[in-house]
Amino acid sequence: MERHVETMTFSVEQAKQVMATQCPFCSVQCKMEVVEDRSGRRPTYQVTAIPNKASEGRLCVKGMNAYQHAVSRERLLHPMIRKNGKLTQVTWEEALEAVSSRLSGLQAEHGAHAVGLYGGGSLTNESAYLLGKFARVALRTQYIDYNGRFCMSAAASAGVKTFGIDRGLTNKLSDIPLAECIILAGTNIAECQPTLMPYFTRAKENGAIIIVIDPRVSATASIADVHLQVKPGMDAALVNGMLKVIFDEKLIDEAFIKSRTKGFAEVKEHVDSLDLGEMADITGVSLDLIRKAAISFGKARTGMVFTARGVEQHADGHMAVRNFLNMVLATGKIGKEGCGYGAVTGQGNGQGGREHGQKADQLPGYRLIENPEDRAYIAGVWGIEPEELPGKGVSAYEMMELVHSRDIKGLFVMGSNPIVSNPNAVLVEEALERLEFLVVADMFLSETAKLADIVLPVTSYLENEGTMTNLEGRVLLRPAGRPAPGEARHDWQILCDLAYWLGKEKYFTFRQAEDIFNELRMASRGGIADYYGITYERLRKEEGIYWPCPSLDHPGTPRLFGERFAHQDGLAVFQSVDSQSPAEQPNHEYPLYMTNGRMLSHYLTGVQTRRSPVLAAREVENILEIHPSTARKYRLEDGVLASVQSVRGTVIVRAKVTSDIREDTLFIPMHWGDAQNVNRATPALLDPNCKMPDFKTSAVKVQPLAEYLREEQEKGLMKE
Ligand SMILES: Nc1nc2c(c(=O)[nH]1)N[C@H]1C(S)=C(S)[C@@H](COP(=O)(O)OP(=O)(O)OC[C@H]3O[C@@H](n4cnc5c(=O)[nH]c(N)nc54)[C@H](O)[C@@H]3O)O[C@H]1N2
Ligand SMILES: Nc1nc2c(c(=O)[nH]1)N[C@H]1C(S)=C(S)[C@@H](COP(=O)(O)OP(=O)(O)OC[C@H]3O[C@@H](n4cnc5c(=O)[nH]c(N)nc54)[C@H](O)[C@@H]3O)O[C@H]1N2
Ligand code: SF4
Ligand SMILES: [Mo]
Repeated sequence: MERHVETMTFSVEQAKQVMATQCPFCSVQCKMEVVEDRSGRRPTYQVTAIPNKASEGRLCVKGMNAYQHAVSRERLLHPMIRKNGKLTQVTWEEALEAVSSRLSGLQAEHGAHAVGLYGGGSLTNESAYLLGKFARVALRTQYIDYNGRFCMSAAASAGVKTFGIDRGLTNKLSDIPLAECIILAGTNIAECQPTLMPYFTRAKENGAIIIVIDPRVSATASIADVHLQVKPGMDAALVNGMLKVIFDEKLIDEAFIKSRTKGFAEVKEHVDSLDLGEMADITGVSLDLIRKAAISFGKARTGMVFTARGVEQHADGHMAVRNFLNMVLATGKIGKEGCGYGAVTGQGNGQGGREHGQKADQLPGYRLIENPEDRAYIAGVWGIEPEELPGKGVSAYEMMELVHSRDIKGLFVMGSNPIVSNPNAVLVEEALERLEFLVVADMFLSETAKLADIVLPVTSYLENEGTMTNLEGRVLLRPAGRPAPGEARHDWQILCDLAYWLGKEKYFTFRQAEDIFNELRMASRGGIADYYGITYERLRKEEGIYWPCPSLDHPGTPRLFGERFAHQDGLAVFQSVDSQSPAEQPNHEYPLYMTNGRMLSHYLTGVQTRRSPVLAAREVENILEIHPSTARKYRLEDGVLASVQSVRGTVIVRAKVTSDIREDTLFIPMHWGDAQNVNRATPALLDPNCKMPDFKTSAVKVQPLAEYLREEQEKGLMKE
């Protein structure tokens, strides 16, 4: 039995397909037009940037080439089931029947929570919302989480605690050029949100002082007036040092602190007790530079702070962000023109993906699954009893631990490649191999999909209509431009199909993305992330609307906190922050820090960008950034293969010797799997406040690969 779903009907024989779309990669969501011309022997593609408020008509190299993976021959076109060890093409009917019967079988035998769902921040709002509903209503499992746990959880939880709300940027992008001082902490905008760089260079042209905090001279650091080359994991201490200078120099905004915040006295007392020299010592940043940065920020009339994963992906990421927010509050730099804070969101729908219920503890509209009123409201929208809603599950990596311990026996992955992107990847691979049943919905046979029992082909951004919420909290409608290739289906469509097979179709009667959005509007109504006033019709006319937007005549909310913060009493909350890092520290055997991150031309685990010929050719394999004197010390020359080992595992990468990195630190990008996967070495240490893993600090040793292999061989011989 097939359900009726509205699909694109235009003719594929048409010679020219003009697709108005937006880039599937990062959180800027640059708009573009892709023209597919099928008149020649082979189709050709032309990409043009379309001006919109965020990108102002710019595209980076990833956006220019994003059509390449979408039209790749490696796209999955049919459902597949593993038969005799091999993934074999089957009909949708066979695949859906098998998924539903295996999941219900595991639940019948071991209870509802024997199966888990794992989502992603690339999904549209509609699919992300439906995945959350599918977990709670169709499967009734408490186990659902998503890759945004690794991305936004530290900043999001800090925003909620300090401001009472988490929205990536508290201001419009157009406020950036009005700031007199800008702190870019652990954010490499030049490579990760390249089309936003002109906002910062414009600020610089207007005379702004730019402070970059990064262990590397990153591409972004090239515009810095002050570069604090901090030791990995020491941002919290660095900000304590800066706060001390700001207090000593009396650069605080007393009126703002008094009328708009609480908890200042405690922070003041804590910071007063600290020794500035010690802060310089433990952070590896000179006293002079700490002073210079603090005074520049404190004295500026307007200013903004941006943090991203360099600050956040730590066992104290939540607290490190809170310390940056302490500095924003102490100097009164928020809620007005040219001021504000930005947690630079990562994935295309990293913002929307965290608002509508993919997270273990959340329901749509940023409601909480443990709050009785929130449960009652959402149960009402979904037409079930509140008691039928499961409770709170666990975070993404903790779910992998439950898979490893065989408590979770079946897993459904939609929009993530967890085997590469989880920390402690060796254990995660072992865990996924232990699963009784793994289903992966993807466009490609990712490293995770290769292990699956069933693989379901999904549509790409060019084919899938839906809304995405960009880093500013602006909701954008992305139309579909071409029909689905082969038998690929939309994520939301697969969830509706499965609900049908599970006998839950009455809760999933959607025929098009807009129907789901209309339910999402109701579900988010009155919540923190209120989308009620946003409709497809408005989005078509208005080019994007900032949430909260509580009614149809509401214009949306570009700047937050002008009058009050989102806590009940309207006040923002200070929090004193410890300077000690809980991270793994270098020791005799593993003497170096290893941190990691991104390169311009690849995206996340590289499943998409490694399938784009132009992007793949720019960086063909993983590298290791290492300082010349460190390279000498460990007998490494530029261009040789190296092994980087932690107690957990080994990564094999090609050395790139550069003086743009601290001597005690190595840097490895995250875009490759298998032996080149940096997460083989990263620790499973989680931030207690938000369960963000400490991706960015591992203690490692490095040596030439040849030497490592010889040693391994000798060890093997000894064992024999
Ligand atoms: N090209 C490209 N762009 C992307 C992505 C991509 O994969 N490729 N991914 C998108 C996603 S999902 C995300 S989350 C964002 C991520 O965007 P970013 O967070 O900007 O990217 P990263 O490279 O992970 O980290 C940023 C910087 O933090 C520094 N860093 C490392 N450790 C520390 C530390 O302890 N303290 C400080 N202060 N800095 C440190 C690194 O050297 C790096 O330059 O990018 C988005 N955009
Ligand atoms: N060491 C280290 N590890 C990290 C990080 C780091 O900085 N350092 N960063 C972390 C961060 S911030 C993030 S966001 C994660 C991301 O890590 P992942 O969640 O693994 O992200 P991707 O590599 O984008 O994988 C997404 C998968 O979904 C598929 N996909 C893309 N679009 C869609 C869609 O619309 N529907 C479906 N069904 N599938 C789709 C892609 O083909 C790909 O296989 O990695 C985290 N891991
Ligand atoms: S990767 Fe980001 S900055 Fe580059 S084109 Fe895509 S959305 Fe824009
Ligand atoms: Mo991310």
